[in-house]
Amino acid sequence: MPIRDIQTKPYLDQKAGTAGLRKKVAVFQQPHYLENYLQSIFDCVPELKDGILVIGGDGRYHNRDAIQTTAAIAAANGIARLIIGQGGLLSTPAASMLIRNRRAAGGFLLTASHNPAGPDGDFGIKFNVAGGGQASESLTSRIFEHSKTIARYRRLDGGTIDIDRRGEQHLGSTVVEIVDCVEDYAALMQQLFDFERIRDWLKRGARLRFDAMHAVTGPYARRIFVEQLGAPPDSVMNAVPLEDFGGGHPDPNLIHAKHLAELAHGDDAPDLIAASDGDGDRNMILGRGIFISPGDSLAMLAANLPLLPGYRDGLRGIARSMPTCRAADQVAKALKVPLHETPTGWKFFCNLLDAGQVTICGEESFGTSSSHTREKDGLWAVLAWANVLAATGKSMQEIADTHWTRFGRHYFARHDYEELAAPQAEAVMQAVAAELATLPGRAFADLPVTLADEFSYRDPTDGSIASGQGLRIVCGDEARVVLRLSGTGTRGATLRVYLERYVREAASLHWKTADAVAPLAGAIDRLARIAELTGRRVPDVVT
Ligand code: VG1
Ligand code: CO
Repeated sequence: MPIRDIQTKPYLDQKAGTAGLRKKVAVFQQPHYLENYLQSIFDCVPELKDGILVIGGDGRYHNRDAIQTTAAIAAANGIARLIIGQGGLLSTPAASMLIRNRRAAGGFLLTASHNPAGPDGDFGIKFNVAGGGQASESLTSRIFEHSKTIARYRRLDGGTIDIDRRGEQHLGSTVVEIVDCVEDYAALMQQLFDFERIRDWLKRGARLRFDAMHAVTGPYARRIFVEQLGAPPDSVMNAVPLEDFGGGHPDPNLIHAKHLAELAHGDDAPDLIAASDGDGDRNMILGRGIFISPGDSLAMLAANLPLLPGYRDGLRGIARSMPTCRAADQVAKALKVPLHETPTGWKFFCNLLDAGQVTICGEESFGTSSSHTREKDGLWAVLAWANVLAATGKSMQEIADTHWTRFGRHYFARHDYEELAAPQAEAVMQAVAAELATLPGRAFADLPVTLADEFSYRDPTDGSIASGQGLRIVCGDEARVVLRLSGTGTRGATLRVYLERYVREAASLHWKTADAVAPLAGAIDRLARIAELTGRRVPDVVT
């Protein structure tokens, strides 16, 4: 099969955001668009040549075509072996884990995560490096700069691969291996968790309900929960991955998975209710009568982790993204382990994990994971909770109550203003930035401000600096408000306002979250002039 050099013109918009390059499907379908981006990566990362590459996606529209293109470009660029999930499927955490297990030089994850799919929806591609983590900020910028000058790409002509047939095939001189997308991942989960105990717990009548939202986790959940742990088949809902995710929005939160909150508060609620997103890296956790916020989930799992077989030796450290509530900080303090605060985006955890400084990490955006992979991992979190419930014999509510009584409770809400005109979103950020220096010492929602700044992060392992990572207004341990602009949207700008309030008294542990953070929401509305500058009186999404 001939390798051809094809002339091309650069696109100027191939800048990856918080989690890869994410655009409308129509953008990815432009001539040479995906090809240019892939070639930019091969040109910038010569280590890929002669190496192993993992490819998989979340099953959304355009996935199968994009896999053929990716394979043809990879083969032309001298990749020795491609490992591809059967049917083109690999969850993000499973792909990251395969890169690690198979000592691959990198991987392409074809996903736009929880963004809607279908011909009018979004598509995306993430490049992960050896070790399984997302490409660093500096590598991502180099790739972007290169993509602006690219003049040719290489492609293997003529061959296609059968992505549904397991086993080895050839594409030119590249070996293509189609693998079961679940097998290695499920084997790792069995090492980390006490499957025997979870099986017993289910046998004794505990009930689980998992919603795969017609996205990538369906096959994983069926194999693990139903076949391996013996849960009844109806424990897994919407288990068949569909190209348009069934028209739904696989973003597991109280808005897009409201039916699960209703189930949790209904008469016949299961013990553990959970969901994951399009590419399987997010998780939402609920129990009978209770929703566990992601920041709480991180803290509660951290506190209970040594109960689980894979973590018997205890924790080396905990990491959370800056906007994530500080519940985990209290656990780190009690366990006397370091707490790392990183910018938003999983890539910042990877160096800490590689350096062995962190065992568990999480983000407020429904992401939790551990040192077993280099991405957030939705099913990992669900299994971890199942194992904690099985090992303690307690209900979710009992675990939460015990936790809050010991550590205090962090109420947390995120207000998103979506599809703003970029200048409006910038104006809000500037309005706050202009006031930052005057805030310390002044009252904010009746609390004294102790710190107000723009967050920047120095990576302790490689010294790299990430600046401009969000504005924060801190009132001691009591409260905090953070503002930042999203880096994953594909339309306009999204302003995110994060509200956190910390209480310790027994009488304050069971408030409604919206009530607990209302004074902070009012104060930041006034300071940032959100209504005046954007014309929006209320946020589009509250999670
Ligand atoms: C959002 C979340 C961030 C998460 C990222 C990718 O980014 O806030 O915490 O890491 O999505 O998640 P942003 O820049 O829009 O706030 V996923 O599930 O797309 O891989
Ligand atoms: Co995701």
